[in-house]
Amino acid sequence: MRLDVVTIFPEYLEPLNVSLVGKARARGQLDVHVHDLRQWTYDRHNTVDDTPYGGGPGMVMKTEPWGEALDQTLADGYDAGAQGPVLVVPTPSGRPFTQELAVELSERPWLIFTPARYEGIDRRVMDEYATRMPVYEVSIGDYVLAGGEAAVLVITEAVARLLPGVLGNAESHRDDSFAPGAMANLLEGPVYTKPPVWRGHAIPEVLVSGHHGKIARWRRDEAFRRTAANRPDLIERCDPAAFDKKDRETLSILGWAPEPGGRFWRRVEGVEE
Ligand code: 6GU
Repeated sequence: MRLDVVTIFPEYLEPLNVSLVGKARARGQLDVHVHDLRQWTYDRHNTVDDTPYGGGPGMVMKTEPWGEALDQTLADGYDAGAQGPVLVVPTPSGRPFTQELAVELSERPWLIFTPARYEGIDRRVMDEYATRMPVYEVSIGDYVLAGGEAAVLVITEAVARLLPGVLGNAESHRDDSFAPGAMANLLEGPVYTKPPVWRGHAIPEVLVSGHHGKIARWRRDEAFRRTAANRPDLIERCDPAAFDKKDRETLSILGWAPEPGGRFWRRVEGVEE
């Protein structure tokens, strides 16, 4: 997979040399190119922003540097044999970045990221490139960052670990909390390793019982417990057909009940933890 990142802070992308993404690069599984947007400015101050039409606070990133940067990036990529580019525009107004979108992006051969600072990029840049390639405007969560560079790191790490051969074990992401079909989309429960007792905290007995059925059941119950506490929306979204008898018991203990006549589960009001 080829990745291009155009940014006014190329040094912000240094973490792409480290850990899983760095190793994928070193192995030739990821071909990463980081570009300084200011290369495509021609005034003394290397200006990339200007005041917004219609007034309002902040500054807007100008069309011309982005246009030249993307034209050059596309030309260089095609010259190097890359194909099928998509533009990924990090913005708090984008669609939510999910594991499903990470899987979709991991299936593309070439991602071009345009992290912005200030109040964002002049709309016409996205409109222009949308005539040539898919454009994904993506948000990584309901909070506001000062710029899109951190989002590029997040998206790249989520995508890179899905590429064939990047994680050691092909089954490693089958159980990811948000993998399609994982535990009916429950969060993963707690994990433990040696020693068996640490500062008076023992590991759960069942994990050393050698009883695989009981261990699987315990893990699923813990997954329900954690999901109910941290992400009740995921349980409400579940198809109850995915729940067996013991799941229903566990949910009932956790204060959930089937909606009268409905297929959805809701937290019962007024039940103490
Ligand atoms: Cl992708 N960019 C910025 N600036 N803020 C964000 C974001 C992206 N996702 C959530 N907040």
